[in-house]
Amino acid sequence: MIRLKPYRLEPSSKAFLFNYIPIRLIKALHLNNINPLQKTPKRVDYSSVKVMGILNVTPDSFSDGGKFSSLEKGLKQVDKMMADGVDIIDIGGESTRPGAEKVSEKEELSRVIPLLKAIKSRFNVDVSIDTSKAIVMAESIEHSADMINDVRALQNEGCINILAQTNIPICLMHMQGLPETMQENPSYSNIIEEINCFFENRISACHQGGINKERLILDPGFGFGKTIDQNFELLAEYSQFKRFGLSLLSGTSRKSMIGNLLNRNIKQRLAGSLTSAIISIQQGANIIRVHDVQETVDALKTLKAVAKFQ
Ligand code: 9MG
Repeated sequence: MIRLKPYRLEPSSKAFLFNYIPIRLIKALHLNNINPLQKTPKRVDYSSVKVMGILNVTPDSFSDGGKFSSLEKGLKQVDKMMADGVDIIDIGGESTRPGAEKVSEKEELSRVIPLLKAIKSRFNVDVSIDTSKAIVMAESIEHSADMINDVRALQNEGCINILAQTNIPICLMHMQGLPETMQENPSYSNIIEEINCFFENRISACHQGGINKERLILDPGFGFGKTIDQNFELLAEYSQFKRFGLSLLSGTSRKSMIGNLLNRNIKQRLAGSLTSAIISIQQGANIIRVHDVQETVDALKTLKAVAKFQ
């Protein structure tokens, strides 16, 4: 075992570490991404992790095939998600799947608002509205939406202005390109740095427009202008999005990154969805956006049971 010559140094300094810990061990710790200066490994606060259930109200919804396009079916699905332990319901009236067609403001409003009103009058649950349109944001907030989830990160005209007049949380998601073309040839020189640079710009635009940084939730946007490998790199490096000290959202549920990796159709992606959810939770995700609420809640409970002894 090689020990370097000891010097009198503060026990907390890096030099102290390198003088007293065998080089072999330092290498092993670094390989495992463990900071040996930390007395105990950094704990994940599982109690603050929220499960967001997906409720798409689009006729071509990518994984429910439009099953829940009517009000009645939507409410039934909410009832089930509530029984399964959901924390937030995310209603989306515009499909953002690759190549999806655009939807008019009128059409999106007619899909989202009646369902939002019905949920709010029947259930005690937080509702997020997945939209990029200022008018849909404004109408939703008027009808008691608790959060806005924008895959275009408030880049559309009027969005920042509308949200600056409220105090609800907002999710800013990263996407390269637009849903119509985003999967054609995604390309980055350093995907993590480019996404963090995007977050920095959007946080600054929000701040200048009167939205406090504390209201923002960041999301690297799995599947939005990323190849399969790029998606898995994001998952591996997910903790790097903690740089801004903000909450993070992770949405990998049933996505093509899982389907293509495992060669599984939309109904066979549960194992991949849960594994990726757990990986992002362990790296600091605060909200997990999923189709399979019951299974995700169970996975989270299991993580919490283990964490009690760590
Ligand atoms: C609407 N939508 C579809 N996928 C998503 C994801 O990964 N994150 C967020 N925030 N919204 C999404």
